[in-house]
Amino acid sequence: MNGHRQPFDEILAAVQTYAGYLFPEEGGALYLLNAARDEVVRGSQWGALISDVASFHPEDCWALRRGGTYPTSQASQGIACPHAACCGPRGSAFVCQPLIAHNNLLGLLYREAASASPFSAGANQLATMLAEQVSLAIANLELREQLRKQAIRDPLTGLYNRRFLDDALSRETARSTRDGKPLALAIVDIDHFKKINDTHGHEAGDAVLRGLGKILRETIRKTDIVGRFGGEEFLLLLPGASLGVAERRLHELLDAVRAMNVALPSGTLNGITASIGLAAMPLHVATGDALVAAADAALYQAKGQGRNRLVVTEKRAVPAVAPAA
Ligand code: GH3
Ligand code: MG
Ligand code: MG
Repeated sequence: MNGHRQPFDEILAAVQTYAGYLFPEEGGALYLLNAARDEVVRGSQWGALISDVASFHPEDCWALRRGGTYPTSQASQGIACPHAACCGPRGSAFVCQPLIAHNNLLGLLYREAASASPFSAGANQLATMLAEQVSLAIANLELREQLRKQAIRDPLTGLYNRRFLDDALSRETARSTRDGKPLALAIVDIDHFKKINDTHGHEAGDAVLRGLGKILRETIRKTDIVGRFGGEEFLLLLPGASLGVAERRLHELLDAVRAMNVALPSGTLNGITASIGLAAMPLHVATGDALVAAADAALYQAKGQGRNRLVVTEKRAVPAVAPAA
Protein backbone atom coordinates (compact mmCIF):
# COMPACT_ATOMS: atom_id res chain seq x y z
CA MET A 1 0.00 0.00 0.00
CA ASN A 2 0.99 3.64 0.25
CA GLY A 3 3.88 4.79 2.39
CA HIS A 4 1.79 6.33 5.18
CA ARG A 5 2.10 4.97 8.68
CA GLN A 6 -0.14 2.13 9.74
CA PRO A 7 -1.73 3.54 12.91
CA PHE A 8 -3.53 6.08 10.75
CA ASP A 9 -5.34 3.53 8.60
CA GLU A 10 -8.57 3.85 10.57
CA ILE A 11 -8.62 7.63 10.28
CA LEU A 12 -7.94 7.42 6.56
CA ALA A 13 -10.72 4.88 6.07
CA ALA A 14 -13.20 7.10 7.96
CA VAL A 15 -12.28 10.15 5.88
CA GLN A 16 -12.60 8.12 2.70
CA THR A 17 -16.11 7.05 3.71
CA TYR A 18 -17.48 10.41 4.87
CA ALA A 19 -15.79 12.94 2.59
CA GLY A 20 -17.81 11.67 -0.37
CA TYR A 21 -21.02 12.58 1.53
CA LEU A 22 -19.67 15.88 2.86
CA PHE A 23 -18.46 17.10 -0.52
CA PRO A 24 -20.74 15.50 -3.14
CA GLU A 25 -19.89 18.18 -5.74
CA GLU A 26 -16.15 17.74 -5.41
CA GLY A 27 -13.26 15.35 -5.75
CA GLY A 28 -10.59 15.32 -3.10
CA ALA A 29 -7.86 13.53 -1.24
CA LEU A 30 -6.21 13.40 2.14
CA TYR A 31 -2.42 13.31 2.14
CA LEU A 32 -0.17 12.53 5.11
CA LEU A 33 3.39 13.68 5.56
CA ASN A 34 5.77 10.71 5.86
CA ALA A 35 8.09 10.18 8.83
CA ALA A 36 11.08 11.55 6.89
CA ARG A 37 8.96 14.66 6.12
CA ASP A 38 10.06 14.65 2.48
CA GLU A 39 6.90 13.27 0.91
CA VAL A 40 3.14 13.62 1.31
CA VAL A 41 1.35 10.39 0.54
CA ARG A 42 -2.30 10.08 -0.43
CA GLY A 43 -4.17 7.99 2.14
CA SER A 44 -7.78 8.49 1.05
CA GLN A 45 -9.61 9.99 -1.90
CA TRP A 46 -13.19 10.65 -2.98
CA GLY A 47 -15.16 11.84 -5.98
CA ALA A 48 -13.69 12.24 -9.45
CA LEU A 49 -10.10 13.43 -9.11
CA ILE A 50 -8.52 15.23 -12.02
CA SER A 51 -5.15 15.61 -10.28
CA ASP A 52 -4.64 11.93 -9.63
CA VAL A 53 -1.32 12.26 -7.79
CA ALA A 54 -0.43 9.51 -5.30
CA SER A 55 2.41 11.41 -3.61
CA PHE A 56 4.56 14.48 -4.01
CA HIS A 57 7.23 16.56 -2.31
CA PRO A 58 5.86 19.01 0.30
CA GLU A 59 7.60 21.84 -1.57
CA ASP A 60 5.20 21.21 -4.46
CA CYS A 61 2.25 22.60 -2.50
CA TRP A 62 1.76 26.27 -1.65
CA ALA A 63 -0.40 25.42 1.36
CA LEU A 64 2.31 23.21 2.84
CA ARG A 65 5.04 25.75 2.10
CA ARG A 66 3.08 28.60 3.63
CA GLY A 67 1.35 26.66 6.40
CA GLY A 68 -2.06 28.04 5.41
CA THR A 69 -4.97 27.40 3.06
CA TYR A 70 -4.20 28.00 -0.61
CA PRO A 71 -5.49 29.64 -2.73
CA THR A 72 -6.60 32.27 -0.26
CA SER A 73 -8.88 34.03 -2.73
CA GLN A 74 -10.17 33.78 -6.23
CA ALA A 75 -7.39 36.15 -7.32
CA SER A 76 -4.53 33.96 -6.09
CA GLN A 77 -5.89 30.98 -7.96
CA GLY A 78 -3.85 31.98 -11.00
CA ILE A 79 -0.79 30.24 -9.57
CA ALA A 80 -1.63 26.59 -9.19
CA CYS A 81 0.23 24.23 -6.88
CA PRO A 82 2.56 22.05 -8.99
CA HIS A 83 0.81 18.91 -7.66
CA ALA A 84 -2.52 20.34 -8.87
CA ALA A 85 -1.09 21.04 -12.30
CA CYS A 86 -4.42 20.31 -13.97
CA CYS A 87 -6.03 23.32 -12.31
CA GLY A 88 -5.16 26.32 -14.41
CA PRO A 89 -6.92 29.72 -14.21
CA ARG A 90 -9.67 28.73 -16.65
CA GLY A 91 -9.78 25.05 -15.78
CA SER A 92 -11.05 23.43 -12.65
CA ALA A 93 -10.60 24.94 -9.20
CA PHE A 94 -8.71 23.49 -6.29
CA VAL A 95 -8.08 24.28 -2.67
CA CYS A 96 -5.35 22.91 -0.38
CA GLN A 97 -5.61 23.01 3.40
CA PRO A 98 -2.66 21.97 5.52
CA LEU A 99 -3.31 19.61 8.42
CA ILE A 100 -1.63 21.19 11.43
CA ALA A 101 -1.79 20.30 15.11
CA HIS A 102 0.31 21.86 17.86
CA ASN A 103 2.27 23.77 15.21
CA ASN A 104 3.23 20.51 13.59
CA LEU A 105 2.55 19.95 9.91
CA LEU A 106 0.91 16.54 9.42
CA GLY A 107 -0.52 16.50 5.92
CA LEU A 108 -2.93 18.07 3.49
CA LEU A 109 -6.63 18.15 2.66
CA TYR A 110 -6.95 18.62 -1.10
CA ARG A 111 -10.22 19.48 -2.84
CA GLU A 112 -11.00 20.14 -6.47
CA ALA A 113 -14.00 20.62 -8.72
CA ALA A 114 -14.52 20.66 -12.43
CA SER A 115 -15.66 24.29 -12.83
CA ALA A 116 -13.73 27.43 -11.96
CA SER A 117 -15.56 28.67 -8.81
CA PRO A 118 -17.66 25.92 -7.33
CA PHE A 119 -16.66 25.88 -3.67
CA SER A 120 -19.62 26.88 -1.55
CA ALA A 121 -19.17 28.64 1.76
CA GLY A 122 -20.83 25.65 3.45
CA ALA A 123 -18.40 23.19 1.90
CA ASN A 124 -15.47 25.39 2.89
CA GLN A 125 -16.68 25.51 6.46
CA LEU A 126 -17.05 21.73 6.53
CA ALA A 127 -13.57 21.33 5.07
CA THR A 128 -12.06 23.52 7.78
CA MET A 129 -13.78 21.46 10.46
CA LEU A 130 -12.70 18.21 8.84
CA ALA A 131 -9.09 19.38 8.58
CA GLU A 132 -9.10 20.35 12.28
CA GLN A 133 -10.66 17.11 13.46
CA VAL A 134 -8.37 14.93 11.37
CA SER A 135 -5.30 16.88 12.50
CA LEU A 136 -6.23 16.39 16.15
CA ALA A 137 -6.95 12.70 15.66
CA ILE A 138 -3.59 12.17 13.96
CA ALA A 139 -1.72 14.17 16.60
CA ASN A 140 -3.36 12.15 19.38
CA LEU A 141 -2.46 8.88 17.74
CA GLU A 142 1.11 10.02 17.19
CA LEU A 143 1.39 10.97 20.84
CA ARG A 144 -0.01 7.64 21.97
CA GLU A 145 2.38 5.76 19.69
CA GLN A 146 5.31 7.80 20.99
CA LEU A 147 4.38 7.07 24.62
CA ARG A 148 4.01 3.38 23.85
CA LYS A 149 7.48 3.31 22.29
CA GLN A 150 9.02 5.19 25.19
CA ALA A 151 7.52 2.69 27.62
CA ILE A 152 9.14 -0.32 25.98
CA ARG A 153 12.23 1.00 24.16
CA ASP A 154 15.71 1.88 25.31
CA PRO A 155 16.29 5.40 23.93
CA LEU A 156 20.02 4.95 23.23
CA THR A 157 19.86 1.80 21.11
CA GLY A 158 16.20 1.73 20.06
CA LEU A 159 16.06 -1.88 21.30
CA TYR A 160 13.52 -3.17 23.82
CA ASN A 161 14.18 -2.13 27.41
CA ARG A 162 14.49 -4.20 30.55
CA ARG A 163 10.81 -3.86 31.39
CA PHE A 164 9.73 -5.26 28.04
CA LEU A 165 12.33 -8.04 28.26
CA ASP A 166 11.06 -9.18 31.65
CA ASP A 167 7.53 -9.49 30.24
CA ALA A 168 8.76 -11.19 27.08
CA LEU A 169 10.76 -13.66 29.12
CA SER A 170 7.74 -14.75 31.18
CA ARG A 171 5.62 -14.99 28.05
CA GLU A 172 8.16 -16.97 26.03
CA THR A 173 9.12 -19.36 28.83
CA ALA A 174 5.42 -20.09 29.48
CA ARG A 175 4.90 -20.72 25.78
CA SER A 176 7.95 -22.97 25.56
CA THR A 177 6.75 -25.01 28.55
CA ARG A 178 3.25 -25.29 27.09
CA ASP A 179 4.23 -26.14 23.50
CA GLY A 180 7.37 -28.13 24.29
CA LYS A 181 9.31 -25.96 21.81
CA PRO A 182 12.90 -25.01 22.64
CA LEU A 183 13.77 -21.50 23.80
CA ALA A 184 17.36 -20.25 23.67
CA LEU A 185 18.50 -17.28 25.73
CA ALA A 186 21.79 -15.45 25.29
CA ILE A 187 23.33 -12.65 27.33
CA VAL A 188 25.78 -10.56 25.32
CA ASP A 189 28.24 -8.35 27.23
CA ILE A 190 30.80 -6.01 25.68
CA ASP A 191 34.36 -6.80 26.78
CA HIS A 192 36.34 -4.21 28.73
CA PHE A 193 33.68 -1.63 28.10
CA LYS A 194 34.80 0.44 31.06
CA LYS A 195 38.16 0.83 29.35
CA ILE A 196 36.48 2.10 26.17
CA ASN A 197 34.71 4.74 28.27
CA ASP A 198 37.87 5.61 30.18
CA THR A 199 40.07 5.84 27.09
CA HIS A 200 37.74 7.45 24.55
CA GLY A 201 35.04 9.06 26.69
CA HIS A 202 31.45 8.30 27.55
CA GLU A 203 30.22 9.54 24.15
CA ALA A 204 32.40 6.93 22.43
CA GLY A 205 30.97 4.29 24.78
CA ASP A 206 27.48 5.35 23.77
CA ALA A 207 28.44 5.13 20.09
CA VAL A 208 29.67 1.55 20.66
CA LEU A 209 26.38 0.66 22.35
CA ARG A 210 24.43 2.11 19.42
CA GLY A 211 26.67 0.19 16.99
CA LEU A 212 26.07 -3.08 18.80
CA GLY A 213 22.35 -2.29 18.90
CA LYS A 214 22.36 -1.94 15.12
CA ILE A 215 24.22 -5.24 14.66
CA LEU A 216 21.77 -7.00 16.96
CA ARG A 217 18.77 -5.59 15.09
CA GLU A 218 20.24 -6.76 11.81
CA THR A 219 21.12 -10.22 13.14
CA ILE A 220 17.78 -11.20 14.61
CA ARG A 221 14.91 -12.94 12.88
CA LYS A 222 11.29 -11.86 13.01
CA THR A 223 10.36 -14.10 15.92
CA ASP A 224 13.48 -13.27 17.95
CA ILE A 225 13.47 -10.70 20.72
CA VAL A 226 16.46 -8.55 21.52
CA GLY A 227 16.81 -5.82 24.10
CA ARG A 228 19.17 -3.93 26.34
CA PHE A 229 19.23 -5.76 29.64
CA GLY A 230 21.19 -2.98 31.35
CA GLY A 231 24.51 -1.11 30.93
CA GLU A 232 26.49 -2.89 28.22
CA GLU A 233 24.54 -6.14 28.47
CA PHE A 234 22.05 -7.28 25.89
CA LEU A 235 19.59 -10.13 26.00
CA LEU A 236 18.55 -12.26 23.06
CA LEU A 237 15.60 -14.62 23.11
CA LEU A 238 15.40 -17.13 20.28
CA PRO A 239 12.10 -19.00 20.47
CA GLY A 240 12.08 -22.29 18.58
CA ALA A 241 15.83 -22.28 17.88
CA SER A 242 17.70 -25.50 18.60
CA LEU A 243 20.95 -25.19 20.50
CA GLY A 244 22.95 -25.79 17.32
CA VAL A 245 21.12 -23.07 15.40
CA ALA A 246 21.47 -20.61 18.29
CA GLU A 247 25.21 -21.32 18.58
CA ARG A 248 25.76 -20.76 14.87
CA ARG A 249 23.89 -17.46 14.90
CA LEU A 250 25.73 -16.22 17.99
CA HIS A 251 29.10 -17.04 16.44
CA GLU A 252 28.03 -14.92 13.47
CA LEU A 253 27.13 -12.16 15.92
CA LEU A 254 30.57 -12.34 17.55
CA ASP A 255 32.16 -12.08 14.10
CA ALA A 256 30.04 -9.03 13.30
CA VAL A 257 31.12 -7.38 16.58
CA ARG A 258 34.79 -8.11 15.80
CA ALA A 259 34.31 -6.45 12.40
CA MET A 260 32.51 -3.43 13.85
CA ASN A 261 33.86 0.03 13.04
CA VAL A 262 32.59 2.87 15.17
CA ALA A 263 33.01 6.36 13.78
CA LEU A 264 34.20 8.85 16.40
CA PRO A 265 35.15 12.50 15.96
CA SER A 266 38.76 11.46 16.66
CA GLY A 267 38.75 8.60 14.12
CA THR A 268 37.48 5.06 13.77
CA LEU A 269 37.29 2.76 16.76
CA ASN A 270 37.61 -0.98 16.15
CA GLY A 271 38.88 -4.09 17.87
CA ILE A 272 35.70 -4.31 19.94
CA THR A 273 34.75 -7.75 21.23
CA ALA A 274 31.94 -9.26 23.26
CA SER A 275 31.32 -12.35 25.35
CA ILE A 276 28.16 -14.41 25.29
CA GLY A 277 26.57 -16.88 27.70
CA LEU A 278 23.97 -19.22 26.23
CA ALA A 279 21.39 -21.54 27.77
CA ALA A 280 18.30 -23.24 26.39
CA MET A 281 15.16 -24.78 27.75
CA PRO A 282 14.09 -27.53 28.11
CA LEU A 283 17.58 -28.91 27.38
CA HIS A 284 19.49 -27.18 30.18
CA VAL A 285 16.90 -25.85 32.60
CA ALA A 286 13.17 -26.00 33.19
CA THR A 287 12.21 -22.42 34.18
CA GLY A 288 12.69 -18.84 33.01
CA ASP A 289 14.58 -17.74 36.12
CA ALA A 290 16.93 -20.69 35.82
CA LEU A 291 17.41 -19.88 32.13
CA VAL A 292 18.69 -16.36 32.86
CA ALA A 293 20.84 -17.63 35.74
CA ALA A 294 22.38 -20.37 33.56
CA ALA A 295 23.14 -17.95 30.70
CA ASP A 296 24.60 -15.47 33.18
CA ALA A 297 26.86 -18.12 34.73
CA ALA A 298 28.00 -19.15 31.23
CA LEU A 299 28.79 -15.50 30.46
CA TYR A 300 30.87 -15.30 33.63
CA GLN A 301 32.78 -18.36 32.45
CA ALA A 302 33.33 -16.77 29.02
CA LYS A 303 34.88 -13.76 30.74
CA GLY A 304 37.06 -16.04 32.86
CA GLN A 305 38.24 -17.99 29.83
CA GLY A 306 39.62 -14.85 28.19
CA ARG A 307 36.48 -13.10 26.77
CA ASN A 308 35.67 -12.66 23.02
CA ARG A 309 33.83 -16.01 22.97
CA LEU A 310 30.61 -17.92 23.39
CA VAL A 311 30.14 -20.33 26.28
CA VAL A 312 27.17 -22.69 26.48
CA THR A 313 26.04 -23.61 29.97
CA GLU A 314 27.12 -27.01 31.24
CA LYS A 315 23.93 -27.40 33.23
CA ARG A 316 21.55 -30.21 32.36
CA ALA A 317 17.89 -30.20 33.25
CA VAL A 318 16.96 -32.84 35.79
CA PRO A 319 14.53 -35.21 34.09
CA ALA A 320 11.02 -34.93 35.54
CA VAL A 321 10.86 -38.67 36.05
CA ALA A 322 13.96 -40.42 37.37
CA PRO A 323 15.14 -43.18 35.02
CA ALA A 324 14.56 -46.70 36.31
CA ALA A 325 17.54 -48.17 38.19
P1 GH3 B 1 34.08 -7.04 31.20
O1 GH3 B 1 34.94 -7.34 30.03
O2 GH3 B 1 34.39 -7.91 32.38
O3 GH3 B 1 32.64 -7.06 30.87
O4 GH3 B 1 34.46 -5.56 31.68
P2 GH3 B 1 33.63 -4.26 31.46
O5 GH3 B 1 34.54 -3.09 31.63
O6 GH3 B 1 32.90 -4.32 30.17
O7 GH3 B 1 32.54 -4.35 32.59
P3 GH3 B 1 32.23 -3.45 33.85
O8 GH3 B 1 30.96 -4.01 34.43
O9 GH3 B 1 33.43 -3.32 34.74
O10 GH3 B 1 31.93 -2.01 33.26
C1 GH3 B 1 30.78 -1.71 32.55
C2 GH3 B 1 30.81 -0.24 32.27
O11 GH3 B 1 29.70 0.13 31.46
C3 GH3 B 1 30.70 0.61 33.49
C4 GH3 B 1 29.68 1.68 33.15
O12 GH3 B 1 30.17 2.95 33.41
C5 GH3 B 1 29.48 1.49 31.67
N1 GH3 B 1 28.14 1.86 31.21
C6 GH3 B 1 26.95 1.38 31.64
N2 GH3 B 1 25.93 1.97 30.97
C7 GH3 B 1 26.49 2.83 30.07
C8 GH3 B 1 25.97 3.74 29.10
O13 GH3 B 1 24.76 3.86 28.88
N3 GH3 B 1 26.85 4.44 28.35
C9 GH3 B 1 28.19 4.32 28.54
N4 GH3 B 1 29.02 5.03 27.78
N5 GH3 B 1 28.73 3.51 29.48
C10 GH3 B 1 27.89 2.77 30.24
MG1 MG C 1 31.38 -5.79 29.90
MG1 MG D 1 28.50 -6.09 32.16
